[in-house]
Amino acid sequence: MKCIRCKKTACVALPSHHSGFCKDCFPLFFTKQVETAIRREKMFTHDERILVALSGGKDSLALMLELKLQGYDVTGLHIDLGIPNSSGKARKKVEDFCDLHDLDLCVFEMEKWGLPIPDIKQYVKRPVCSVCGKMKRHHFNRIAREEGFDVLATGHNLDDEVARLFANTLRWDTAYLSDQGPTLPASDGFVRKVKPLFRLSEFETANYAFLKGIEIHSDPCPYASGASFTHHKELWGELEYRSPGQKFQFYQSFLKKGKPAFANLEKETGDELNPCIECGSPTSAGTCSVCRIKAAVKASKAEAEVE
Ligand code: Q46
Ligand code: ZN
Repeated sequence: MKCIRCKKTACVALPSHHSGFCKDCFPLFFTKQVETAIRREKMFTHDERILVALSGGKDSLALMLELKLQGYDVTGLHIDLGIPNSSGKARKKVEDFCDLHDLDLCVFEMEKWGLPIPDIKQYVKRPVCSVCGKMKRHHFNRIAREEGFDVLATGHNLDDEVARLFANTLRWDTAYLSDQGPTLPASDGFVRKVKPLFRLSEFETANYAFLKGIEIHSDPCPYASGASFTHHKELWGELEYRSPGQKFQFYQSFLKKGKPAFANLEKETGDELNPCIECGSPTSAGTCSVCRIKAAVKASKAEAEVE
């Protein structure tokens, strides 16, 4: 196969775009997709301060590098989860990456804050990943808000978005369906959230990271159950293989036709939000669920120490 742009030998085949690219032209395709996403979904401008959530994986680091190359004002935010034999390695990759590319980075340590993820695993009777995800989203938003960033960007790609949309659709979860999308405007104590890689598949992002020589953290988290969306991604892989372009079509059609309908529905039923009395984050209760979890774990730990 020849590169659709320069006619050299292609190294990345993209059936969904009926094309392929060589190693020099593929990053240009990637850049164009990110530019289109930012422009069409009105994500941010060159005058705004962007906080980029960096896990150390390929998607977040690829996003950070690409936004820097496009001249945006970016700062990375890494949450050190405090998981033994895992979090330290992820943090080192992020720190080395930011040093190499001369990027600003904030690191937030769950351990210092008083609630490392191992404590959640030990003391909270809920799947650790759902609580860990909640904690991360909470701190991303809180730090972006407190530090005066205009927008929070995450590295979610098309596969992530389609798997999530599919799971929400299977449950007809109207609250999540009304909220899902590449740009979530700021509201009630929540900063604007954007996903500039939503037009690019996991395969495409992995190729970009590889061709740009990005050193990524690829070890799986020791607490990962493997259940989260993996099966849905496999199903969609099969659909995409048989009919290239299906994923993007499904997601785009949702944005055009589905999301507006669910958004209207939620407006009528949404709860009123006020600042949490402990941390100021938006909540429909007096104290937000994260502060409540933190207090409950503290109490359980104190009880365990007495016994
Ligand atoms: S870090 Fe946290 Fe993930 Fe580990 S405990 Fe689960 S959610 S798997 S992305
Ligand atoms: Zn709170």
